[in-house]
Amino acid sequence: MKQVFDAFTANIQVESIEPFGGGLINDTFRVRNQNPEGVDFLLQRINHQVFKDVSGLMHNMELVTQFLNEKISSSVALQDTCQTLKIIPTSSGLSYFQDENGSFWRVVKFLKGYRSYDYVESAEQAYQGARAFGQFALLLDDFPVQDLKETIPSFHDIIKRLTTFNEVVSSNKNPDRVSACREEIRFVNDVADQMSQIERSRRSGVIKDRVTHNDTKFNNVLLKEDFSSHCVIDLDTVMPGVIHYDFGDGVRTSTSTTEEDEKDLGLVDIDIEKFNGFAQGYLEVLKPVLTVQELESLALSGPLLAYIMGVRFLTDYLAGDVYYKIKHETHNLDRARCQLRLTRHMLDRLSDMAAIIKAV
Ligand code: ADP
Ligand code: GN1
Ligand code: MG
Repeated sequence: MKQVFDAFTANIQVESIEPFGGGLINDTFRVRNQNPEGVDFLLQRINHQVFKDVSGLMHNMELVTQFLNEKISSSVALQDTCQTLKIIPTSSGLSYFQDENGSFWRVVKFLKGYRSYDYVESAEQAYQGARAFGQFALLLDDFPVQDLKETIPSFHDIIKRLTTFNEVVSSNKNPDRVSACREEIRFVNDVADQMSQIERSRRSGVIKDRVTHNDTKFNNVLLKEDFSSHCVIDLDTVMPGVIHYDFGDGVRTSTSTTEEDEKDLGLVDIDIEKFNGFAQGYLEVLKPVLTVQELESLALSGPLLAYIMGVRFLTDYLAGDVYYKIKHETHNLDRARCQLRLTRHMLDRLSDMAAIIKAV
């Protein structure tokens, strides 16, 4: 790993390289500097099975960080409150490195004094993280979206995800798993039409594409302890999409009463106070640029993203755990059940969420 890190122009004496974070796709390591006052780095192996077009992915990340950096450095107010990722190039000037085993790596500067939250404890935390995601979208509002590559085609297209899901169910590759999931499969089908509404509006052009992050899991925002500054991270999936994807994944992960893989489904619910915090934070920043059509269907995006994840986790369980990292045999099933239960509870509170959005 040290050899890989040496391909980049970080120029520090390395103290240690240790695994970091709990992502389900890439492998992340923190590179500590021997000088405790010096800069640390984050070394990441990009999952090439999932991201087939690493050069396209890094192209997107370079363009977006450059664009954000120019905006931030030209405004004193932004410099004090907001950061973007700093990509460290290799000695040949590239933004990523391919090792002799074919693995792809990149390095970014580690932001000290910031932290992420795997679980949101208060409406205030939800509010602050949401402001950061809202500002990310606002700063990218005039980014030329056509310059971005679609690195994972149809990533949040639930209509396509459902087609894949139904193929996996009917192929019956793991019959024991399919029979154990009859109830979940029925729920997926019961709400499929309602959950396809946003994608239909995207396809018909009623809702337009913007630059979206597409993985606004709450732990993909770094906040300073006193919330005075923030940085949106994990830019692998930045590509064209509808704003519902980002608002929805933020809602899914910041307003749930449990972690993503809770086994005790009785504990899974939406915390409407946290939803209020998230919606306030996001919309205070972004509402001025959103269209009526975007706002009208925004409440549906929390349940939609919980549903998309539920369908994806269940698909992976039925396909034999080929996509996500798992820690035990039923991990994808636990995740799927939790996300589908969350979908159900969120749908029950749809009108409350719509009223909160309207009132911001
Ligand atoms: P993953 O794909 O594994 O989710 P991330 O890029 O989100 O990878 O990084 C994993 C974790 O590492 C994040 O949740 C965050 O806590 C931390 N992290 C990521 N980037 C930085 C950074 N530039 N500075 C400090 N911490 C970071
Ligand atoms: C994956 O890598 P990570 O953990 O940030 C996934 C997201 C899911 C998330 C669920 C490229 O994100 O879409 O929402 O797991 N990323 C990819 O925890 O599939
Ligand atoms: Mg992450």
